[in-house]
Amino acid sequence: MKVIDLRSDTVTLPTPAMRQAMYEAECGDDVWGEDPTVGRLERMAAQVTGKEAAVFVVSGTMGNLTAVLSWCGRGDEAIVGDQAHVFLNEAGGASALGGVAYHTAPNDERGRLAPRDVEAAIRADNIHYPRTGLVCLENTHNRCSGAVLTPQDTRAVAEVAHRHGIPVHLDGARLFNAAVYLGIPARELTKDVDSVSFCLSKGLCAPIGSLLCGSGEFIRKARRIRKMLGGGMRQVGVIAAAGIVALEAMVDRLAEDHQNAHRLAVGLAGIPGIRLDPERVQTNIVIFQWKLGLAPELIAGLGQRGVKASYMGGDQVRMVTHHGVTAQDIEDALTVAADVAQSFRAAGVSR
Ligand code: TLP
Repeated sequence: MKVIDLRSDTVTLPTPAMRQAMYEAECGDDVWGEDPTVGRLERMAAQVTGKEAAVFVVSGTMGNLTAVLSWCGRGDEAIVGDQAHVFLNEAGGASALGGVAYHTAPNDERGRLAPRDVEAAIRADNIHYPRTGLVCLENTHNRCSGAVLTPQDTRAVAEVAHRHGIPVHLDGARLFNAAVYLGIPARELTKDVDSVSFCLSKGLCAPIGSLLCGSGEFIRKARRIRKMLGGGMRQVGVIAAAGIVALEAMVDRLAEDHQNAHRLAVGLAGIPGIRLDPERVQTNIVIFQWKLGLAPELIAGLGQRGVKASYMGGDQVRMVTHHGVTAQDIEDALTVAADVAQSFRAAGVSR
């Protein structure tokens, strides 16, 4: 049985060009700053985000954690969206490891934070209050169906934060999906933030790795935190080499994933029992509601027919398009989804 894996773009495999580059990579001890391939990747990342410097980290989670711990001290608060990955899906790392509290503000359905809510969440200077150390944004927004923040959305929040002397970190795990959707360079989306992390191992297909970018001073601090977290890596040019191919060759093709996601969304929206507004799907993430209840059972039913999806809690199901999924796979997945949904309706399976 053919498997169409729509659980996440994290399931992408390294391309033949990446494996070749990994084989040939020039290496050194990166903790000593001696791996030329890592150096090259970090310079590329800084350039593409318009920042002075960058540091290579193991994962998106480590990139965000390193950023929060570099900006905040123990007892500080970081303002985050209530649907943010850093808040919901990173095991509370900033609190557990850095004594940093998360102060949530509501994300709207497009993953935005309202500037007035951010302003209201910023603590006044008072000995009774924690200090607000950071504001975090996310672009594209995972829980909000891969919604894109525009440069204006980002600037509106950054203006408020900066007026209060507070830095802004962007979780740009899928930054290039946002840039490709808007048809603008990634640095347009990062120019108003003080630090940004982006992932190489999602839609860009590298096997491992993320970059954290910011000012030279910030990145010097971040290197110390990365070391403290156990993220100092040695001959890691073998991995960085795949990241270089990811940035050079895999960005523009993200448009294909977006087209496939749109087609998937339109098809799913036509299946009775599924609720979804295809116009909300801007990039490669499709989240729908299964109105008959028992979404985990629906996911299991799809899985038995070779279509893998992920569960987002409640009645929500997520499907993510990526390099390993073709336009024909989308048509096949839709046929399976229509059949499985029909069999659930026929059996009267509901909550
Ligand atoms: N997201 C993963 C899961 O953790 C949910 C996925 O399948 O989408 N920021 C954002 C916005 C993310 O979506 C993710 C991963 C991360 C950070 C963390 O990246 P990794 O998995 O590299 O630690």
